[in-house]
Amino acid sequence: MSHGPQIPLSFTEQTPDAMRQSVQAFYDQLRQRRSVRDFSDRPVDREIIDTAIRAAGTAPNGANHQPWHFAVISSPKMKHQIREAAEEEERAFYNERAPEEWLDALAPLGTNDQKPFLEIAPYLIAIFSKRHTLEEDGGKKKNYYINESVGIATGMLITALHMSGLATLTHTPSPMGFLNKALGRSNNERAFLLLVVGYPAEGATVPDITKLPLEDITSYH
Ligand code: IYR
Repeated sequence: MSHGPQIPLSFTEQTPDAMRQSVQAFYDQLRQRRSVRDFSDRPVDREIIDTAIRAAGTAPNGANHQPWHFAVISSPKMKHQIREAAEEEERAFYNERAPEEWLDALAPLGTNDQKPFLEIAPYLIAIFSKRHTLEEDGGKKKNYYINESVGIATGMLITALHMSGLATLTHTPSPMGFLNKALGRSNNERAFLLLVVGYPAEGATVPDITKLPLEDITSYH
């Protein structure tokens, strides 16, 4: 098979001790991440958001087509519009669409159709996945493993924002077609997730939930 030009891999090997320390320190940071629903309106430096998105853009992805777009929203007017549209979908979800079993599953989280954080938090990041990449010559390039790619990039974005000292909420009003309209994104793109970003409000609380232990999520072969 033919291939493009190759360059040397840049790889820094760590001693076994350093490896253990690195991964433990990373786990100790990540285990402190919580989905926050009570945000402060304190401003956040755009540079932090930009660098976190750069980090997300390094994600492994299908054929390196990078099938994602990150729409960063800080305009109060647009945040208001998005809140209104999201709450309309959420009202339909909580009052009509959601089956009882789903509502029971959400009860411990205490979520409802009120989404004030969509206006209070300084940034919303709407993550879009691209079915095709539109090329400059008007051509269409098919994308591959779109959900996997955008899911990985989103995880890396959440991780980068957490490591920068910010709180996030993965918000998934459904359907999210209103985001294409509000942000002028083509229907070649699908809204994947709406990430709410900022500092937590003072005295913010979170549900008392736990993560499964290693034994419950792992098998060794
Ligand atoms: N999108 C709704 C409902 C919701 C669904 C799941 I699954 C959650 O983990 C949390 C919420 C909302 O944002 O309220």
